[in-house]
Amino acid sequence: MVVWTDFERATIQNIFSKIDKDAVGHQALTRCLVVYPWTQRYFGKFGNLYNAAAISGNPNVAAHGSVVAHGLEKAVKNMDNIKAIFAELSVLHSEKLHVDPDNFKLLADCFTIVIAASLGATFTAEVQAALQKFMAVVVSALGKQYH
Ligand code: HEG
Repeated sequence: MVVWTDFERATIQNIFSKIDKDAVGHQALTRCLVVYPWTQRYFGKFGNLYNAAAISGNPNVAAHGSVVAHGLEKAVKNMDNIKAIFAELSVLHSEKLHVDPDNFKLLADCFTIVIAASLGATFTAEVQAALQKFMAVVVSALGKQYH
């Protein structure tokens, strides 16, 4: 089980209470699809992902970014139980969507970057450490049902 300090817990709760989850999810997924173009292969039914402008303007990307961000919020509300909370989602990504689990880390890094940009000077090294620990736990939980 992951041990969280009071600072880490408070920081994660605080970040997710402050950010605009729909906007952050949209921007993070956009970045992931632009920076790591192979991730586009899972979103064939989303329509036009031709370039950065098309990806960012695609309403399916916005909607799915928001779904992912709200998925992360579930982990924020259950920080002591992330593995169990994401067990079903891990099975879905593995067995149905066939998403290469390396991609979880890439999208998680995009979330970190977008949140950093949105928090500005308050995104200190300690805040970054807490957020990256949280994202690493999420990535590990999502990869747990792969075999
Ligand atoms: Mg995934 C569906 C969360 C990474 C591709 N993803 C979903 C859903 C959630 C979710 C909550 C909806 C599940 C449902 O309908 O029951 N995804 C989620 C998180 C993360 C993640 C929290 C990691 C931070 N997903 C991820 C990555 C890819 C991917 C890296 C591919 C590169 N997800 C994917 C696809 C779907 C979902 C293709 C189905 C989309 C659809 O059919 O609309």
